[in-house]
Amino acid sequence: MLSNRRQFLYSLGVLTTGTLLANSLPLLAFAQEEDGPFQLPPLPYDYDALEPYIDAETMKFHHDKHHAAYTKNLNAAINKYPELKNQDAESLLRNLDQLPADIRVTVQNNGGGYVNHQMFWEIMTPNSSKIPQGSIATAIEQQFNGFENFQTEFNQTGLSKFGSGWVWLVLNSNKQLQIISTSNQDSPLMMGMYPIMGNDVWEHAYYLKYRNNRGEYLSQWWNVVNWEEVNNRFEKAITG
Ligand code: MN3
Repeated sequence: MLSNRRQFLYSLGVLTTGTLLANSLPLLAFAQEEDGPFQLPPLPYDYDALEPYIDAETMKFHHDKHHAAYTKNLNAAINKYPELKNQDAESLLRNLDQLPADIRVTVQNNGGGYVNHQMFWEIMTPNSSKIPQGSIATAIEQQFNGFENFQTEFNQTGLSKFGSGWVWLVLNSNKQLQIISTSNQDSPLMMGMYPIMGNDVWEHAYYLKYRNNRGEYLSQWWNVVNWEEVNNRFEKAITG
């Protein structure tokens, strides 16, 4: 809550210092749209930080419009049931069948969109090591018989996803790494799996730069993967 409050103050211009100022700027436009328990997290880098692999205009629309809309719609659904306000978004997704029927699909789509994109910004970086680091490196090597084989299977799964969705590396219920895809904004959390990393294969994630060439987008995306954060998620999932 402290950080949310700080972000809010930054967005008002009450607090203005160095690097945090840049991150606060996107909040200016839609702070008033976020009336509810969930906050749109600021991008952890500038819009153009992932150039040339992901262009600034795509990042701006993806974060400021798409992710903002999922946040707003999730808040609108949860605001109808104040008793749900203390649940985090991940818990809502893990227990969709316990939600009131009239908001279940809204939370599935918009809660999924909220959580998926929060992960997505965090597992990318302008300073990618380009190859896995830490214990996830060893686990990928063992499970997929090498990093290149893993990338090939991940890309093919993303390419063959028909329509909008995501391709994921998950930790499944047997605590094994597995590549899956989901439709729309469905999260692996809904299936009892933990999302270690995922790539967004909705057209809004790549169409401005790559047009209809999803395969090229999938190939170039590896240049911006934040393996340190992916490894953090893996270690959390293994021990959690
Ligand atoms: Mn998206």
